[in-house]
Amino acid sequence: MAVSSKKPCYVTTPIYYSSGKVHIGNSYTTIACDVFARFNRLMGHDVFFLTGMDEHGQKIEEAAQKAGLTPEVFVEGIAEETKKLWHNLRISNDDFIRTSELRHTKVVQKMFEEMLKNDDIYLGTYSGNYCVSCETYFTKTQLGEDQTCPDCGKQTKIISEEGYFLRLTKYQQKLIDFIEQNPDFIQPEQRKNEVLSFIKSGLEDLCVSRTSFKWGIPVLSNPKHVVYVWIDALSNYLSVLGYGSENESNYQKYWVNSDMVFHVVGKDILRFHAVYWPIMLMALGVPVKFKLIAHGWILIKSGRMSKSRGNAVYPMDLVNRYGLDPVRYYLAKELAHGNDGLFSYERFVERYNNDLANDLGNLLSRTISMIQKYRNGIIPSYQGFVTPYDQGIKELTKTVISEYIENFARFSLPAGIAKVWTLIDRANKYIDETEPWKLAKDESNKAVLDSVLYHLAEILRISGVLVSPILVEAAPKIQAALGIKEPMPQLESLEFGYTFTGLVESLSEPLFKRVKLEEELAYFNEDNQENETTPLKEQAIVTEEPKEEHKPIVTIDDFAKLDLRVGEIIDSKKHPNATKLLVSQVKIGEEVRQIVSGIAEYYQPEEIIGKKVLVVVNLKPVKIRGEMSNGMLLCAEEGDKLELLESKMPSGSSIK
Ligand code: ME8
Repeated sequence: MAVSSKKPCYVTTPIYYSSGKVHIGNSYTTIACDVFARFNRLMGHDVFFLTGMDEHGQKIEEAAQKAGLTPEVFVEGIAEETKKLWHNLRISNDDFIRTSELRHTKVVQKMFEEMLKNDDIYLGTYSGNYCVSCETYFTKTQLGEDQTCPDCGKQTKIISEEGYFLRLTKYQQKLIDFIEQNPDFIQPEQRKNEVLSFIKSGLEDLCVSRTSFKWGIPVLSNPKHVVYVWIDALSNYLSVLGYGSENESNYQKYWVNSDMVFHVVGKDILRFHAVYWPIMLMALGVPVKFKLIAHGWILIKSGRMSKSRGNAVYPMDLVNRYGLDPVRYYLAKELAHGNDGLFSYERFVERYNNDLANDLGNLLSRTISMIQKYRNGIIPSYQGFVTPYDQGIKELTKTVISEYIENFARFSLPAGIAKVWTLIDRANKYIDETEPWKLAKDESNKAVLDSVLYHLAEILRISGVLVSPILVEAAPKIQAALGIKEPMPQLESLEFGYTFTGLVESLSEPLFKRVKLEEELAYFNEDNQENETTPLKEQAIVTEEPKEEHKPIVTIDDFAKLDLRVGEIIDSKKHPNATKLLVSQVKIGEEVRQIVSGIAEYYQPEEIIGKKVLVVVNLKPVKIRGEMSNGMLLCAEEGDKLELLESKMPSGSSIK
């Protein structure tokens, strides 16, 4: 196991736009960072965890106007609401920055003047296609069809204004060298390559001021300009640490002298963090200390949720019904390193029932009740390897702890959580293998039963510590149920072989109460109406129709009726009622669909996650053995071989 010493560690979330209520997508970043911060504290590090609000800019000025409020009052309301949400989600941040605060604005103004003085910023004129929503200018080559914004798809406007420019061009090569010399600067790897090719395609100097709106930080030496929001926003990571102020001790500790500075960002804002931010730091002579961890998006079935589209899911709705831990668990478990993930009530309930209520909750209640029934609440002491399984369990525990640490340390939260569940699953299997209720019938089995009960309690104790960054409410309950009074141990001292001294205590209610899927779907009023059922054989992939040498000739018009697209498989699992079928979640552009395919004999579900495949999207939806299928994955088939057809084009691309 990795032995750690107390190191300064700085973890930041992006600061959220104050344009509307924070939804489950933004909450993902905050919860994932909170889990990461808590994990690092459990490793013994000295963590400073920051989140906050990005309060300036035209979009927020307009939103305030719409609400009939001044921007100051408007952002104040959103900040209070967001702080309350983070409090309810038990986010353990050490500070909360708002970019309208004086401590921030002073630093931004100072940075700007410094860059101006050094000629890294100069005054010029800018004319270009500007997206009001994203507050970004785009070059001609970046624009979508009809001059639309490549990020949000909205129409851009041509704007000309006098503006200050940051010399990105001057630092282009230095940045390329930096990224190439620091291979772990951007994670995951594939995102690093995207950033590098963006930089290599040629940077243009960036307009970093605006005269077209007022709600921002004025440029000190020329106050008709306000500082462009990205420069303003990115600086929060330093202004919070007191950079440029009278007291720079936190800046020295958590930035200059730390090798654990992590900015966690969504993939949509990676470029700003990977290009503008390091160049600003280079221009200011500040060391580029941070690592960037880029995550994907939480999608809903109809695509990406947004504050403005009104299609968002809000975390407190779920917390109010299921409690806090299931929401934290789902979000931490859902996004595999850098990939997109799906939120649906169905999946949420499935995870809740399977992982939490069954696997973990039942294990705890069964273990506690057996220890009470067979040993009057006293957990037996450790006797070494008694049953044939005990050695394997001890070894597994050791591997799980070290692999959990390895994964969590690189922000692979789902993989780390999956390791803990291998231990929990092992314990449940151990109960089936050893059948303690039979052992209890015969006094000559005393030593064996003691060993079984000890192992179960010990696995629960260790799992409780490992899940404590995620399940902030359940973990202390697990410790209490095992009669442990002392605080959670740090990970470096966590190992198999604890001596329990207290009496176990049953919980007043189950850790997680099982729920019924149908009732939950009805509660959330999800559209779970079954579509008309179509016989299995109408799905080409699962069809068993006799093959013809060639099918009859079709015209181009017949072919044109098919809507074929590239889709990215973001999740896949075995069909619950059919061995040959996989049920996959496929992202097509911004939409996510469930597609059932007869490929389970050729692919394991995990193998196809991340593949970009060809999909027929306008096939009539059908229900296949109880699972809706909305589309079809194309495959090539020959004899007993079958292969999914893949494409490197972006998801949503149409196939002609
Ligand atoms: O971009 N799934 O703010 P923001 C996962 N103010 N993450 C999501 C998401 C989803 N469905 N929707 C949004 C900003 N996010 C700037 C940041 S930092 C110096 C300035 C993530 O409120 C998104 O990827 O629009 C981003 O990382 C974060 O929420 C903030 O988004």
